[in-house]
Amino acid sequence: MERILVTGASGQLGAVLTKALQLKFGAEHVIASDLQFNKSFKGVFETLDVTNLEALKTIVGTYKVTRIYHLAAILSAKGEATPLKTWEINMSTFFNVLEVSRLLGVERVFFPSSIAVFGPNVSRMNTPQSSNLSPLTVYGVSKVAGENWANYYFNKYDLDVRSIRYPGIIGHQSLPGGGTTDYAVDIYHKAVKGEPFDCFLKASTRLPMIYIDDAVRASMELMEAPSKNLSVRTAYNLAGMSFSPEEIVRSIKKSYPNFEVTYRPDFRQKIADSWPMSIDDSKAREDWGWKPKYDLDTMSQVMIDNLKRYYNSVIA
Ligand code: VAH
Repeated sequence: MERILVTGASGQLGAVLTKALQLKFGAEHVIASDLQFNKSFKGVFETLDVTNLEALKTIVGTYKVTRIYHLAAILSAKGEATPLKTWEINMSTFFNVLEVSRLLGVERVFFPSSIAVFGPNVSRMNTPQSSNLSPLTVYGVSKVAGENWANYYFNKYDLDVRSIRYPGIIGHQSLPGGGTTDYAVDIYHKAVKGEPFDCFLKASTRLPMIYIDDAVRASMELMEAPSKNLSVRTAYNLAGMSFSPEEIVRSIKKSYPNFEVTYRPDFRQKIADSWPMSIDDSKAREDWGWKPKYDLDTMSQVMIDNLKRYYNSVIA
């Protein structure tokens, strides 16, 4: 039976992925971990700073972990405030996961990469799987390095590391967490609360995005795929949908016709302008049958329904 460790389990993706893993494998087979204990969490939880090699080794050994989803990292926008600290944290944690997995016989490791690995020197439309990677953020640099270390450990030690270049992930379960794409999370909260929204990107800034349930399903489908089918050991391009702030506003206005939005681009505009506008994910479709289920309007409906339920319960 699998025993699965999730690092960064209290984060935007970690919290939803942990629940999906508990449903599939049984709560007793999933060990959630993060820097702080999450009081609302139900299941097995360990406080863990993944920069601490011994602490990670103890948890992996004690629970006889067979798979690790390593989600702990500092995201693009937040990371630019302290570049060297972001590099240190994003890399040291991944090195610890790779080394402990190699030494203790962890069977499969999931590493989240990002479309942030791309820079302004590649075609921004339908950006190919094999592109020159020259990111403008330290987060992107750490993901390019991580992809290559994943590929190195696969080829040198036969460690089965798998990775996806996530687009911007949109979910209703958490507040924005320092990502350049997180305007698309915050905007739904403001609309449902009846507040105006001040967007830090230009109205026309198109970016690849994905609804969190699709992102979680993609991660789990990749981790279940037969190793022999996987031709990419750096990270797979993955697409859900692409939209701009003005397009998401149009979708939200179907439910909130009077929703007011202003556009005041800040430093995150330069980051967004360096990223693709759409992604070619044909390799993921060929190798492990990837297919998104959510488009913009379907996602808006789910986001609004869930946030209305949340804010009504908070107000009640
Ligand atoms: C970020 N949400 O904005 C993350 C993601 C593609 C963007 O990596 O940093």
